[in-house]
Amino acid sequence: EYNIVRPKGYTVSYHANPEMEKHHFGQTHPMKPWRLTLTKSLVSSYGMPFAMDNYLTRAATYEELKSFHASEYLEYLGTAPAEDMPRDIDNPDKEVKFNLGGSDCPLFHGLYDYCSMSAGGSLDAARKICNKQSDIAIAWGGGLHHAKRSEASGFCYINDIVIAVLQLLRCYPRVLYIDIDVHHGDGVEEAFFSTDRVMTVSFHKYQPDIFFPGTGGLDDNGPKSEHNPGAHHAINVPLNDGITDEQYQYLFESIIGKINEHFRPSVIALQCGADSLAGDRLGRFNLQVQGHGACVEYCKKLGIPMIIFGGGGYTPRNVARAWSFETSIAIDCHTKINPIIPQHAPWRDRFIHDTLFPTLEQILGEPRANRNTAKRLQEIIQHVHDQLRFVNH
Ligand code: ZLM
Ligand code: CA
Ligand code: ZN
Repeated sequence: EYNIVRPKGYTVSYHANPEMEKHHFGQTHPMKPWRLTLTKSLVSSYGMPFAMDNYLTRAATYEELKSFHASEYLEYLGTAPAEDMPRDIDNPDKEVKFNLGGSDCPLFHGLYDYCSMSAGGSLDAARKICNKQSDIAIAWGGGLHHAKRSEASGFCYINDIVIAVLQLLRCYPRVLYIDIDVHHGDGVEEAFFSTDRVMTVSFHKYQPDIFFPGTGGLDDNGPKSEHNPGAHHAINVPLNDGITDEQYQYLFESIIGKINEHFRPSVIALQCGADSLAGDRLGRFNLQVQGHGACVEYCKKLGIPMIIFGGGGYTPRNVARAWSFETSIAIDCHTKINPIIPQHAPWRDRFIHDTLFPTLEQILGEPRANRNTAKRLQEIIQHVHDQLRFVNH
């Protein structure tokens, strides 16, 4: 019906496990693993699986998780009993270990399985890239960029991205990590602070004290000690509320284009958090599915192997739209995709509007005020160019 065929000359793999999607963080918690089910069903109703290699994700092993995480932390993550009420509401005085059990990172039933499946998908994707069995590997269940070596943070328990990048570093000299989630990719940045083999770039809303996690200012480019090869290899693009597709695309292409010239990555790891879309429950930007997807298309056109991760995204219908459109970009059928959501798509009524590309007015009613000036965007680009003078590979 939609004439979806395998792309010529390259292979795309899709890594998912419906078991992961059945977990619940709690009744009103913003993170809803069910958005992955909605995404998969939309991808399938367009016929996209015919154009990809589809893999059922396994759970990462304890040893694999240990490539980044501390065993004391993993041990506790695997044995802490589930709690039905977030601890800080239920019992504010009870001790919180490793930041587990607060309202951001609740201890829910099956937590360890959920985390190890998320990491398993991202690690499978990295292995497919390493083996040259995929040119683009998609793991929408990953992208949990805030998790630290021995601490949960911001809905993230296991940093599947760090684990996948460590795998890529076994086969490739340089990894470029790009993060378009509305939040700062602090966990990934910190993990690679002291190496010049990984450059991290995060675009995010930045307003310390008000917006999580409060790090990622323009001048934060990695510890500038004299003997740190990782200095200048963390790039941050702090933004204000309401940024539009046009501005974001301009920034993204100027910055990633320059980084590609200077750093010359051998592989790209792209975190596609969909909370940077307009109408997100937690986000503050005015991005549309088209602008978000344009970042994926630009990276794809660089012709470098790439892993695509999910991440944030708290309005499930918009997450499913963006990640489906981005899957279509990966397999190169985005220009011929029917913008009307297929009649047979499950949960079709959940999308409210029957198009993949709702207008800002449809999404928001009144668009959010744009607090990003042209002058500020130029300052950001100039600062990034100045940083890159220190980077030459
Ligand atoms: N309170 N329930 C993005 C991670 C963002 C820290 C302020 C918790 C929430 C949020 C949780 C049901 C990624 C903070 C917030 C209220 C301390 C954050 C549970 C609503 C709810 O209704 C909620 C009882 C909850 C959490 C809102 N938390 C909004 N923003 C951030 C973390 C993760 O997208 O980047 C990648 C997946 N946390 O602002 C507080 C400081 C906890
Ligand atoms: Ca980001
Ligand atoms: Zn986020």
